[in-house]
Amino acid sequence: MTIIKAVVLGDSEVGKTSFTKRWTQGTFPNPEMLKTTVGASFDTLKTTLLNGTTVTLSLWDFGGQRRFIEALKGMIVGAKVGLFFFDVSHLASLDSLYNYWVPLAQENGNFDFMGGDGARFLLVGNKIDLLCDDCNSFDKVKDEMEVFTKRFGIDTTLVSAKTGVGIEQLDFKFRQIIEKVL
Ligand code: G3D
Ligand code: MG
Repeated sequence: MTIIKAVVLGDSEVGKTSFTKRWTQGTFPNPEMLKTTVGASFDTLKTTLLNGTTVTLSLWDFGGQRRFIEALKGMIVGAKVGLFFFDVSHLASLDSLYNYWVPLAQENGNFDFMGGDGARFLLVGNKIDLLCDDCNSFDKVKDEMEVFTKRFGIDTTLVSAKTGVGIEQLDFKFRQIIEKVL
């Protein structure tokens, strides 16, 4: 049985825990369950790759509070793949990826995003239920994501952990990523 460690990184409140529960359990968690992920929470997801191989993903959902992160840096060690998460209705959370989470992964996970390791990650814009289809903000988000892709070579996807929109596509893209790193 192959186990692959994956990290879910991004600011507090962007929806990492909601997404992780939706992805691994198929439901949007109730508010009680979400109340502050302290430290890290851990889930597993058994998945079959396109080539028929079955792998178990160990998914580390980091508490976004930076004051806990110091103690948790070591948990990034050994991760092979990951998700960078931001909230499309709050673009400061995308800035945080540039300023904080990408460097953190580079330093502690030994990833070289300029040297091709971007292919191990996915940039996830969450909460798309809060944007309208034909308003300007959607275009702005897509433009910003493209900039991120160009810089780090990281593919992007849009989801709503709340409605479930985009989860299937994310799942597909992530399985392709895993296949590449195996
Ligand atoms: P975190 O783990 O990144 O800290 P959480 O984020 O999963 O705890 O989610 C933070 C808040 O965002 C929660 O609301 C949650 O319900 C909400 N949320 C998560 N995903 C989505 C989404 O796709 N759309 C919308 N509209 N909201 C989402 P509360 O109110 O409990 O703080
Ligand atoms: Mg959380």
